[in-house]
Amino acid sequence: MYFEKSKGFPKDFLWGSASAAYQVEGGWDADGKGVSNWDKFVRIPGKTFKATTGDKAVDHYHRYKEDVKLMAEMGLKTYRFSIAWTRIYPNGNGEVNEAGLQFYDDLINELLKYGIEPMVTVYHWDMPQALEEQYHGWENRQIVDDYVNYAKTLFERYGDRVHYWITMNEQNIFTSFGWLKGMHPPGKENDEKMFYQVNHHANMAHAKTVLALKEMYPDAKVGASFAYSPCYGYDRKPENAMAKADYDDLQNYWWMDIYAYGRYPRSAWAYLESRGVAPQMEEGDAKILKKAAALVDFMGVNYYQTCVAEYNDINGVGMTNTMNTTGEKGTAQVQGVPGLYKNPANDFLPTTDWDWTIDPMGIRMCCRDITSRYDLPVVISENGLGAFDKVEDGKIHDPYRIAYLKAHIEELKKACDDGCRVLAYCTWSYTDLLSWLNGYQKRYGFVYVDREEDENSGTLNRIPKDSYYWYKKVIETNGEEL
Ligand code: BGP
Repeated sequence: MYFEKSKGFPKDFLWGSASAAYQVEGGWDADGKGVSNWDKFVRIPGKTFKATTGDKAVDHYHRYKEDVKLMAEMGLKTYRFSIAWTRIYPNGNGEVNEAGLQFYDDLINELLKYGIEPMVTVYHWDMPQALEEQYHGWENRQIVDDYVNYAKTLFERYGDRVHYWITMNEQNIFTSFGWLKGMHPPGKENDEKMFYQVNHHANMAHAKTVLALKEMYPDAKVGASFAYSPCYGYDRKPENAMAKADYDDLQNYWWMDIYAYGRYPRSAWAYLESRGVAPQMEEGDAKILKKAAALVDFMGVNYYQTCVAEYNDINGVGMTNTMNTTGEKGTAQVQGVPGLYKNPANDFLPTTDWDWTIDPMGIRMCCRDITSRYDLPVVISENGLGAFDKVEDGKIHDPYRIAYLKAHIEELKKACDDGCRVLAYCTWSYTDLLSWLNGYQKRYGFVYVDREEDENSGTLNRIPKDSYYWYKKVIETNGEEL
């Protein structure tokens, strides 16, 4: 759609930035914290780039005051961060750890001191390892109760001050990487049946958490953050248009329909059932999912890239566990599901050094699709560019990051003009941080952190990049000056 004049962003728009506990905090065994599945997984040889871990990460656990001060100077309106389950319940259930609760109390209060709205992610992938040992974590339905118990503890403690809650971060990623690709814990490959079962457990945990929150704080805003890659059909060939429909049902709507409607898409279900991999649901589940969906306030979107769907022959390419984690451009491979679709590169679009497609218009697509399919407000909970940054004379010039963010914000503004209700835009990330599989060299932050892959390298000093000052202006002008 074309509008002669832009209405711009809403007055109370939340300009933000995001992080996740494991990627920034460090202090992996500090003050009674338990061991998480990631604390374990990164120690398996070959799993992460140059064996990097979040043991120390960027030491946000000890430097949060300095980080929040920089946020305040920038004028940030919201900061999205996650809570480490293992700081609250070191064993996943049982005894609560007061020191862990206190840490997030302090962080929240520090943010509020400067008028920064905390946006809290309950779960950003770091599950207590004890639950893996007790009953195989997400594979067992028992986790639903432990998850809800953990979430309720957070609501009880912080619900008076936290108004925005995100239940799950990228359920589609942690489950597909964990049970299909073997690249996240528990490192299983091609276990499709379990993949769908685990997802059903996560859906139930999400839904029951939404219900618990709304009972305690009816006015709180809640949603899940989905890694949304809108999909283009390869061309006008009908088989390729159908490949896009298959991709959408199985890769996008499979999750978003649950969050927004509380039901699985019918054709995806039929396909899974025919192959004997549809999840087992218990009596009453459908009702709970629906009830929670009716109470969800927004769709959280982590937007990085779009993809292309092309028909994939039954003997065609499958899912591989290779990925460009080195930053050597051009090393990614085409992946697909035989008989349905494959995802070739889009030659209309540039890519990052890690072969992620750069497509600013895709962010508008996300908002448009969510608006017309679900009529829900949107929180962009992540969007950003992973790049190599260099310090020159104590400064970091990152015009590529500014160009990336500017182009995406321009498209987001158009989404607002299109009538989409966009509540917030959080860049990934605030400070540089650990990229799960790609180490510390893949940087996303507005604030540079002096550290390399080696645990003992760097001073961990913070230096605002050029993009920091640029975003400050964007916030000041409510997105008018880009
Ligand atoms: C999302 C995750 C983030 C973050 C980001 C960038 O999938 O929610 O935690 O890591 O992607 O990804 P990467 O670090 O792989 O470049």
